[in-house]
Amino acid sequence: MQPFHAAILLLTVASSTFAGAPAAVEFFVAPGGSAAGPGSRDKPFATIAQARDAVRPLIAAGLKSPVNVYLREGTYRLNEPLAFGPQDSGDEKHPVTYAANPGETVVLSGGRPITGWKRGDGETWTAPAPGVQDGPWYFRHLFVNGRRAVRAQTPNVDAENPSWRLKGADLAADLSRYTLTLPAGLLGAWSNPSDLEVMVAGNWEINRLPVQSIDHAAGVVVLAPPHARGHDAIRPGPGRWCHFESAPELLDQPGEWYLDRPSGTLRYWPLAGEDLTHAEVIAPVIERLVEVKGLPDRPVRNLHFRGLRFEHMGLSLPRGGYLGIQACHCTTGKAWTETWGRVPAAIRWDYVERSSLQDCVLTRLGGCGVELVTACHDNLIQGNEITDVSGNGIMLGGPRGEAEVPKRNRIANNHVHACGVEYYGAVGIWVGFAQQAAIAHNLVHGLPYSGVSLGWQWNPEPTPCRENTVEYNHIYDVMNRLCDGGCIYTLGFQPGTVIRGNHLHDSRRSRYAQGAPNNGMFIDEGSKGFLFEQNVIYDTAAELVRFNQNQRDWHTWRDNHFGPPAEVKESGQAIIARAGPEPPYRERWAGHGQ
Ligand SMILES: [Ca+2]
Repeated sequence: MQPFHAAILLLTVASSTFAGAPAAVEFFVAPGGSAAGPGSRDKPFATIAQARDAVRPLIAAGLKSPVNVYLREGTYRLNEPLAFGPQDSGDEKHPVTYAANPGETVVLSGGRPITGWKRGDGETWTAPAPGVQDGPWYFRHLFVNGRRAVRAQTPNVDAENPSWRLKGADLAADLSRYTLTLPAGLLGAWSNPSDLEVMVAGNWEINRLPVQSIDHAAGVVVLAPPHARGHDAIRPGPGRWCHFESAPELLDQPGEWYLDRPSGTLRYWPLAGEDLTHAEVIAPVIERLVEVKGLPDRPVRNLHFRGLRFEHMGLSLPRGGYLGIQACHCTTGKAWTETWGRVPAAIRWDYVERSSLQDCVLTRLGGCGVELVTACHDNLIQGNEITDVSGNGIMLGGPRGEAEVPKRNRIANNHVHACGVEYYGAVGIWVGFAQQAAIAHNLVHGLPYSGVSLGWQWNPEPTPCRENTVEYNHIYDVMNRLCDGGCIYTLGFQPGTVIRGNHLHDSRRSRYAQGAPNNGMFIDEGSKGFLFEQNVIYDTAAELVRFNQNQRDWHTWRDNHFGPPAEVKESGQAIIARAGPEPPYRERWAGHGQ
């Protein structure tokens, strides 16, 4: 219970300063503020970085009072990530807080407005995207009036069958050539094929691969190098679902956009009622919004963010593409068994302690939401809404070394939904190697794969991962696209871990799903040493609880309430399949882990 008490103490201190205690030093920032400052309520700073730099000398001299930086209403456009380090730390009695001025809406945006729209060919409108034609800027995401627009795609997202099935895939043994084959008549003579991207879904993760060229008559897609060998259960092969993005010919219905690199022109087909002379069209320019980075011997401490909106993070596709492994982790070597990377988050913390992210909104992001990685201890991620995110919502967990594994962090009362909109293997809340984490009272739903994923070791050998608690979360409407997961997914030996009082239902099954069943809880490889008590599970596409390479009696079960699985689940994609016989299920991950 130590982390809980620590969190409450932080909150109490922060609240008293927000009540206007005279001891607090206050700075103000406003869009249209002054570069000269002084950062008062009457003469606010223009940028958050100015305020940060004004606070630093106070910290260096030794804080005598808490510091509150109030951001006035409006949008703050970031041209680079907002960076905080050890020199931005508060102390136990004098925290440093960056907060929205009470009652005001404050947006930290990594995007740039696209203006100058003119009527183009047919129904489409065009606008210049400066910097695209000559190279430095290219974007894969676009937001129109706050809605994520569809990158020109085929088949269309609302088609009765929004995917095609691959006929085959062929990766040369020496990785020199990678081709996909589709049934005759599907591919077209599409322009700018080297800007095409193909999504190929696997069992519990996906691939996003850049195209080099297309032979549409032969139905052959040549992928752009460098190539790598993905996991057998993920990589392209006969029967895998796919769709294509980003060619001018694919822009054929309202809501779709295409960025024409050769001419530096953005094209968009407005939805009914959308007036592009007044619409807010935002394209991301940066790939991280906030970075808080301490040092091993000098962590960032007592730094708080409150009531802010973080929006418009872009993310380019890696060279050779994204070859998913699990939960937004991907292959970065020549084979998935080598080095792994992962989809980055808009907000990343390393070596951060006793700090918090509260009552914020993270949305319209081309990567993950927030990640606490190396040696982050006693932090609080609470009361945030995380939605319309390409990857995972919240991530906790870093290197597996005892000195680096995050400890005593609390992730509570967050509303996490509509994550994984681009990387369908994403989860709502991911906890990798972590210790004494509390994942509590979160509302998690509307996801293509699992809700909460706990643990990151594919066998029952001891790791620093232990004594984590997942309790009183409401998790539903998950597994809308992929398979082999559930509302809660677990991995590895985590002694002292408690999974208690969770309300789990509507774990679905879509027609994309190719592989093992979808459950209320999927207790996967090596899971061992858990206490399951007072969980309620019902309406799942397959077994309420499933075990793979571990057994029910490796855990303690107490007073759970398990209802029947439903026979048929409707997915959020209106793609319906009966829970039924599965293709042969090959054991996975044996002998591997990160
Ligand atoms: Ca289309």
